[in-house]
Amino acid sequence: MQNSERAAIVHHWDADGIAAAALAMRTVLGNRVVYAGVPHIGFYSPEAIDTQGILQRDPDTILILDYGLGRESYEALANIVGSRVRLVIVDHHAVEPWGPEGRHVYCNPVAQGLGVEDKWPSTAYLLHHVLELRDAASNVLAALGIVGDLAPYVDAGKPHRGLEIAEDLLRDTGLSIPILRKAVVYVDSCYRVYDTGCVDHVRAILAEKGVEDVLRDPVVGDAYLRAQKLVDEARRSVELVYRKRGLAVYRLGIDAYVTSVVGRELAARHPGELVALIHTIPRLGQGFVYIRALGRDLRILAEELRRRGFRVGGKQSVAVVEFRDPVEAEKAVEVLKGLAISSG
Ligand SMILES: [Mn+2]
Repeated sequence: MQNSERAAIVHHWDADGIAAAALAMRTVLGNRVVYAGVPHIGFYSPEAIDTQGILQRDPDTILILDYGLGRESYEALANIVGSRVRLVIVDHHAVEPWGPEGRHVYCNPVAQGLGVEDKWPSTAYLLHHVLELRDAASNVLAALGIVGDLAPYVDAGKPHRGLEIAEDLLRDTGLSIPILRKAVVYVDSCYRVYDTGCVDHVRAILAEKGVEDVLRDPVVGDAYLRAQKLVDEARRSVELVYRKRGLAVYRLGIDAYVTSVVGRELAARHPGELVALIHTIPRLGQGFVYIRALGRDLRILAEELRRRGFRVGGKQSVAVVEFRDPVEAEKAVEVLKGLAISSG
């Protein structure tokens, strides 16, 4: 990355992805960034990335941060961008690792079996570690990514190794985990209302100013209010449709990307149970089955769903099945019912 003259950055739309992008801009890449943006919000595939728009800027490197794609996707992407462009992937999602040929770089210690997510609680922190950054602004961005990805632990007051790392990073910065937690709600409001302009704006604030500037920015404040309204509406309209043998299934239809907020709250309401939230998003023409069980490792379950042909993303603690056709969602839930029974 240090050798790049013209770098493009593609990053996940959540707080960790934005923090990681801001960190790269603030440190190694600086004014050599020719493109920074997010994939089509809500979609996880090479097609969701604006490769034509990126290639028009003639980058020598495309840095992809926290996006959670697997091997096949990166192979396809390497073919699309051609041999003149170097792909640099930095991620901590539990996906099938890519072993790239040529000059591409793949850094995902979780996928590559070099430590569980406890050790790599955020992509921003991973990047901070790899680049051996030590300055206060970088420490804060690394911590912001951790607090973003570990928000359920912060909210539940549950200890996590990652939060200890965040505490260490915040020492002498004048900031605290509660302040970062608040900033995460503001930052994540942008994607909840599908506002990529807001994502770009927040990234620039974090790259050029700081976390506290996010909290007093009017554009972000407006996205925050719009997102809060939609989350409240989602909380009111979500419906329990099935509850048996350790599995609770909910249904939601709302045009906002509030799947994870609602899914996390439902998981907290059902400790010890597997919770599935079927969220249909009409304006995207797709939906997600968000699967979570507090403190349980869902990687085997995700693997089982993948084996049966479902498109599954997620992390150690959460699995997300994408669907276009509601019938697919029903099928995924049927698989969960079977698995819930077989695991007792
Ligand atoms: Mn992340």
